[in-house]
Formats: sequence, C-alpha cells, structure tokens
Amino acid sequence: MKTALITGITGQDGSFLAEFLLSKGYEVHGTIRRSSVDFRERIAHFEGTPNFHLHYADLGDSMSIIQVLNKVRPTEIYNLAAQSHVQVSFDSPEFTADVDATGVLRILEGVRQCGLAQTCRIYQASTSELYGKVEEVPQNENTPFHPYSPYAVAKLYGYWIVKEYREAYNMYCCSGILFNHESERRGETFVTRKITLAAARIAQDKQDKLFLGNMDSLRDWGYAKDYVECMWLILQQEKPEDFVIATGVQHSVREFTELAFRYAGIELEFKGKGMDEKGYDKATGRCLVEVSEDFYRPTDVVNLWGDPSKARTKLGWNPNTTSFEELVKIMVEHDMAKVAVERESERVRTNLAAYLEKGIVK
Ligand code: NAP
Ligand code: G4F
Repeated sequence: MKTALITGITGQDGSFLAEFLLSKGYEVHGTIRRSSVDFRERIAHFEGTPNFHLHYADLGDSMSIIQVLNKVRPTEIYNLAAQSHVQVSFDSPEFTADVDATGVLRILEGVRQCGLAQTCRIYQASTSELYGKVEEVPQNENTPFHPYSPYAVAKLYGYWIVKEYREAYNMYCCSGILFNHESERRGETFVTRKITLAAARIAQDKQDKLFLGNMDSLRDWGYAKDYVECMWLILQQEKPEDFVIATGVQHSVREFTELAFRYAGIELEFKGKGMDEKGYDKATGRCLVEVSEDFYRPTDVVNLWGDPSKARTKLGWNPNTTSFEELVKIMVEHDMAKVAVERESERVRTNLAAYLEKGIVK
C-alpha cells in the first residue's frame, strides 16, 4: 500500500486529493494546524475512514514537520499547505514568505534528514501567479516568470528550491504550475466563490449587493476535482518534471459574474466604466453589483491563460472534462442549496423564539 502525506489537507485541494488517493487505495495522512475553533468542514466526512490519519504540523515549524515525516515515512508527499490568498499576502508578506517559500525548504530538507530522499516523491503546489505581469499569452512551461505579489515571489522561491533539490540531490520532486481552479469547496473570499455565494444570497433576498474589484481581470478557471488527478499523475511519471495545468480557456471576472447570476435566475446588465461600472437586474432595474476600491490590489495579475499541451500529451490528462459553464453551474447550484438551508433554519429559529415568547413552547 502506498502512503501519502498531504500538507494543507483542510483546504479545497487537500480535501479533494484525499478523496482521490483513498479511492486509489492509498493510506492517507494529512497535517492540520491547532486552532481555537474546529474548522475542518471539508474533511469532516473522512471521520472513521480506516486509512485516513491526521497529525499536527505547521510549515513554519521544522520540528513538527520532521516528527510527522519520521512517524509516517511517506512514499509520496503533496505539499499543498500555504497562505494561498494573493491579496492577504500584501497585508502579511513575512508570514506568506515563511510558509510559502521557507516552508517548502523545510519539507525538502526534512525529507533528506529523515533518510527519505531516494524513496519519497514530492509534489509542490506551484502556481500560475509566477507568470504575474505576463510576458506572453498563453503561458506554458517555458514562459518567463514575472511574479507580481508577495505571494507569487514566495511561490517562486518554492519553485526554484524544488528544482535545486532535484538537481543537487537527485530527488524526485516536481512543481505543478496550476492555474486557478475552483469548486463548491473554494474559500469564500476568492472571487469565484464570493460571486456564487452573493448570487445565491441576492436571489434569495439575503444580501442586497455584491462589491467587487477589477472585473476586467482574466483567468483560466478549471474545476479543482479535475486538477487533483494531475497532482497524482505528475508523481507517477518515470522522470520528475514540472507541468502547467490549465484548461486553455480564458474568461473575465465580469463574465463569471454574469453567468453566476444567470444560473441564480437573474439577468445582469453592466453599465458604466472603471470604478463607476455597475451591474443592474434587467428585470427590475435594481443595482446589484458595484465596484469597490477595497478589492483592488497594489499590483494585480490580469491576464492568466494556460497552455496545457504538455499535460495533455505526457500525462494523458483531459483539460476540458468540466467546462467553464459546468463549473459555474456546480458552484451556483451548491450555494443556492446552502443559502436555502440557512434560510430554513433561520425561519425555524425565529418561529421557535416567537413561540417561546408567547409561552406556546415550554
Ligand atoms: P486553501 O484552500 O487556502 O488551503 C490551504 C491549506 O494550507 C489549508 O489546509 C491551510 O490550513 C494550510 N495552511 C496554511 N498555512 C499553513 C501553515 N503555516 N502550516 C500548515 N498548513 C498551513 O488553498 P487551495 O486552494 O486548496 O490551494 C492548495 C495549494 O495550491 C496552495 O499551496 C495554493 O497556494 C496552491 N494553488 C492553488 C490554486 C487554486 O486556484 N486553488 C492555484 C495554484 C496554486 P488551515 O485550514 O489551518 O488554514
Ligand atoms: O479569486 P482571486 O482572489 O484569485 P487569484 O488572485 O487569481 O489567486 C488564486 O489563484 C492563484 C492561481 O493563479 C493561486 F495561486 C492562489 O493561491 C489563489 O488560489 O482573484 C482573481 C482575480 C484577481 O485579478 C482579482 O483582482 O479577481 C480579481 N477580483 C476582482 N474582484 C477579486 C475581486 N478578487 C477577490 N478575491 N475579491 C474580489 O472582490
């Protein structure tokens, strides 16, 4: 039985990857961080699964990493843990560098010091943010990097240190340069999930308006469930290599917003330019989307578009299993149901409070 260690198992990708590896018969170990609140919603369904184990470790703490490596002695490591929010990296640049850059080094060196260098394969969660202020479109494995945020600069160190350990110590370690991938499990402050949740709430009268930043920004959005398969495929190749993972299709934040609202039953019409642009409900004329300076970044990556040819040819991976339209639909349907459940439990709570007040329920 193969043994995988996933750092960042509580995140969007970690939870999908754990499901994928368990279905392949792996023993899956994941690292979690101590928190005063128990926020493990994405992995709660693994409770009691025989081949599933959790350990405390933090990418900022070498000792915790070495302890887990010695205990688990994995055959594959998927290093997904990171401070993954680009805008947050402008507010917490040092923390981001420690986890997203030095954290990668701690994993690689830990593997060496535990005597696992020749038996353990390592996947590093790299990112299309490396292309940043893009120098060509679409971007492939040979496109020059130009990182454009503290997050991207930290991830660039991660990319190069992986390459260095591969060349210096002959270790099997690779970077997957993944373009944006989303899902119904996406964190609620990333733009896609922020939009699908807002569309669902506005459609069900739980929110008045959605405030966004740069709506002209272009992304190559895929479905996270499809992308975790690639992480595994990358580690199954004979030789360690880096791969771009993307759909090869590009859309703007505005297009994502229009489609999400359409699936929630609202046709939007955009009027105005730049900071004055607004999205109106065509049926009622109500303004539902506005631009806010708060969501603009000091430097923003605005033209990501991946070329997945190498992954298609060498990994045999189909980049278009889930289309853009299907992805938006999956997310909106999920959030419409989530908001409906929240509304219903709120209604029950309100009714119960009213009954209690009138003395109907003792
Ligand atoms: P995510 O949902 O934000 O999950 C990040 C995970 O990292 C969480 O489990 C988090 O744990 C953990 N983590 C954060 N800081 C840590 C630390 N100091 N020590 C240990 N664990 C820590 O991110 P994701 O979307 O699944 O992305 C997974 C990886 O792929 C990340 O490295 C991200 O940068 C990279 N990536 C993502 C995309 C994308 O579009 N999703 C694209 C390219 C690359 P808590 O739950 O405790 O916070
Ligand atoms: O959804 P985002 O925050 O994702 P971003 O910055 O592309 O980063 C994500 O993808 C990367 C891969 O390329 C990962 F490495 C990274 O970990 C993360 O998963 O923003 C997407 C775009 C940006 O251009 C942003 O300026 O949407 C624009 N945007 C416009 N309004 C907004 C908003 N982004 C957010 N988060 N919130 C807004 O209101």
